[in-house]
Amino acid sequence: MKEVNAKKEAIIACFKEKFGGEPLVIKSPGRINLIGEHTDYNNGYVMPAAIEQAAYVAIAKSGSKECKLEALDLDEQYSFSIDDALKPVEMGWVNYFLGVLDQYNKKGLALEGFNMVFTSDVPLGAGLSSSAALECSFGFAVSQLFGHEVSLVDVAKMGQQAEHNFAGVKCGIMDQFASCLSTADHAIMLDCRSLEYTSIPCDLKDYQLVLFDTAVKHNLASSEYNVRREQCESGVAVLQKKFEGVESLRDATMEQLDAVKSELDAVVYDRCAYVISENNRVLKAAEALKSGDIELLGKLMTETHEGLSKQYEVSCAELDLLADIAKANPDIIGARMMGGGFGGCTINIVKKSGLDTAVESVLESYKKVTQVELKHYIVAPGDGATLLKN
Ligand code: GAF
Repeated sequence: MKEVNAKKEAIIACFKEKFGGEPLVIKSPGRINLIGEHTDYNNGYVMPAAIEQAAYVAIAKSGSKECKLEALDLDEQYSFSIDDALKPVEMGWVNYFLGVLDQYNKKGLALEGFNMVFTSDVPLGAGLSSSAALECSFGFAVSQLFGHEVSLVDVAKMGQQAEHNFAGVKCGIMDQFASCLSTADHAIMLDCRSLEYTSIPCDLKDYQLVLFDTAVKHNLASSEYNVRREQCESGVAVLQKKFEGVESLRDATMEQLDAVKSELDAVVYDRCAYVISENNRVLKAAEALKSGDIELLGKLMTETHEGLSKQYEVSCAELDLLADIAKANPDIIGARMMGGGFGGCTINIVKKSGLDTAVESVLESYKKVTQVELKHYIVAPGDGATLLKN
């Protein structure tokens, strides 16, 4: 809470200095994902939770058509007129905001000029959805500033579309949904088709969530992400010819997939097999969390890593190394790469009683092989999008 207040005060001070006046302030967080990776765009299940690290937006009407965006952490600015036709620009971070405004325009919701400052403490490139945090904090802030009745689910959907159209990643809804709708100490069990969800108390008993951040981001990430999506769709097209009611991989069973194996490219088969198994794991993991069977949750997470690495092929040497190191540590009962892949973090369930030693030992083993000092974060589920000041 102290941290939130400090961020809030800093962003208000910056806003007053740059533009004057009283802004409204919103925060929307990054996320972790316990399980359910690459299932969201297959209409399946995911189990994410928000983290404490968040993006913060301070915003007020400018009184003219002029819009000014100020990146506090980068000391960069971008200006435009609210009447300008919006299209992606060179300056990376600007696109998340333009993409959201474009969604407001498409919905026919009236906008005026505004001044805005943002800051974020979501680590970049760590697979913690720093971009979803920006889109959602801004999407929510715009609805509040102009008095539009836009639900948080709609803000999440607008953020997802901004990512598709202005950042070029055909992502699912998980990151934006978690950023908008999480509650502290809970994980979200989300059905990505209906967007129905339940908040499950995330009581890990004697265990603690720890992220190890490889700090690498291989540039395959967004192109390969879109390729995975296409491979899943091509698998569905073959399944649909034989089985009624298969709209997405979420509807298919392993038996059905095996029945069309000879018609599928071997790679497409593996991709689909991973997604079908992962959806089943999420359903089991939700029951495990509800009943307090944290050991089972950990086991399922470790199986997920195996699938992501071998069948879905979105891991990388650094993440596989971390998963192997974790497997060999008796105090870590589950570990897997998290998010889109090709870099970023692993998420680990670590015994509280051996926490310090386990963390030390992972850092040391990783350094021995790579000569790289890992970053790590101790995380707990936090609240989603919040109005801090109006
Ligand atoms: C990224 C995407 F943005 C999510 O929608 C999801 O597909 C995830 O990768 C993989 O589970 O974070």
